[in-house]
Amino acid sequence: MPRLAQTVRVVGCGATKLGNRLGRSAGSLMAEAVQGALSSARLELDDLDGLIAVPSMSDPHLMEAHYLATKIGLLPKKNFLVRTIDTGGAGPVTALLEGRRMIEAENCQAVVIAAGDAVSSLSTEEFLRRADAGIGCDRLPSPAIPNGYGLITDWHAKTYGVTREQLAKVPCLMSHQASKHPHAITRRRYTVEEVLESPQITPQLNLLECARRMDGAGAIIVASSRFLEKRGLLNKGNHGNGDVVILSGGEASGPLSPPVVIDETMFSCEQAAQSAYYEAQVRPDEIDFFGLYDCFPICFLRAIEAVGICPKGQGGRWIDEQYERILADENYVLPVNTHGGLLSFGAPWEAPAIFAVIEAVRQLNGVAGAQQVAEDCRRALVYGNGGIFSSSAVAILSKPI
Ligand code: MLC
Repeated sequence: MPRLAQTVRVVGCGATKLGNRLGRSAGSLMAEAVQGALSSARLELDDLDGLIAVPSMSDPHLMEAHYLATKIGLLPKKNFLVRTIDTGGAGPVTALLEGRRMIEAENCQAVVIAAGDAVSSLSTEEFLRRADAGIGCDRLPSPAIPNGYGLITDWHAKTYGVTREQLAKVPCLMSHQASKHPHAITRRRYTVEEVLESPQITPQLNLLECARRMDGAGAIIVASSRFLEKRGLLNKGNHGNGDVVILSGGEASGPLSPPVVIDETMFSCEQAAQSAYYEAQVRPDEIDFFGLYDCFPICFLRAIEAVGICPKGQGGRWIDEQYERILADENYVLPVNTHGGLLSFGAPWEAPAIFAVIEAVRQLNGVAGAQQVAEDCRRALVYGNGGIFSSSAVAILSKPI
């Protein structure tokens, strides 16, 4: 285990409200989230010596992080590291791990990570033009991303036997979670019938099974324990944001679009999760909260198996069991995505994994109220997925050791 002075902590979190067509640029949303994170960490702009940003789709810039740093007055500044990270939806988790590296290996003391977008402000046509072009695969009809996930859904159903109904239960589970979260967009619990009757988007997917396109941003600040100790901020509660350690991480990559022959080799979450478990030396049953990527039900299904919530090929059965539990008890809290994930919390393009990190911090600090997964939530795992299973980043967070 790392010594106290070497640990890297999440010390502040900020988020804008999420909404449909907020009429604001991605940059202005990210700037607001950064201010929120600074005030929750009780730090000033001048305390930061690093900034990482995830690019937006609605208002792209040559170097998103440089653009944001300039906009909020952090550039020009000496001894300041600025990085744009693009691993798609894995970006916020990759950035969290990069922030840790900047502190451990590049002498940074406090690094802010920002991700946000305004994709619900784009028309459907413009959104799909940009999203389809980003994948750039002629074999996938528009909408390319849902169709890519659809192909994998077919393959998974043939290979492991997951059923249409089991997949349709995933948005039900996520809306159950979101309906109790103060900041989630989805306020109502869906039934499996409603999901199956919502408009068909691809042969395998309906509208309520698609990541919920939204405007909004989040930011987190990571800092060295040594810096926090010097500033008298270590283990001081920090409005519920100061006491979370980044224990470990893992990353892996797959192809940008599904290969002609789909098989297990195209997936990367398993490898990313194994690396994170190995570095932390913890087992899946020692994780109390999971923040998992769920842009479409198949992504959630692959994730619960990859992180070891259930054995390979048993994800469908686990989903059935959880669905029965939420039907039987409306107060039941699943230890996964207590905010509702991409399907029900809201999904500003590459940004949503930052909300899983913020939710993990809330759980670890024991301030999740009726949604608290365990009285003493000791460890949390967060997973971000980019493209169509093209990039995986997993981090394990914990209370200080
Ligand atoms: C949409 N709606 C939902 C919902 N999804 N409501 C509840 N739960 C959901 N999951 C609502 C919207 O808020 C809206 O409500 C209405 O349904 C219509 O949705 P829309 O998005 O405005 O419809 P449309 O413009 O016709 O587009 C449909 C779509 C698009 C399926 C083509 O939503 C889409 O492409 N979604 C997927 C987005 C995506 O691919 N994200 C990236 C995932 S991959 P109202 O009240 O406003 O009418 C990833 C990895 C990465 O995450 O790297 O990025």
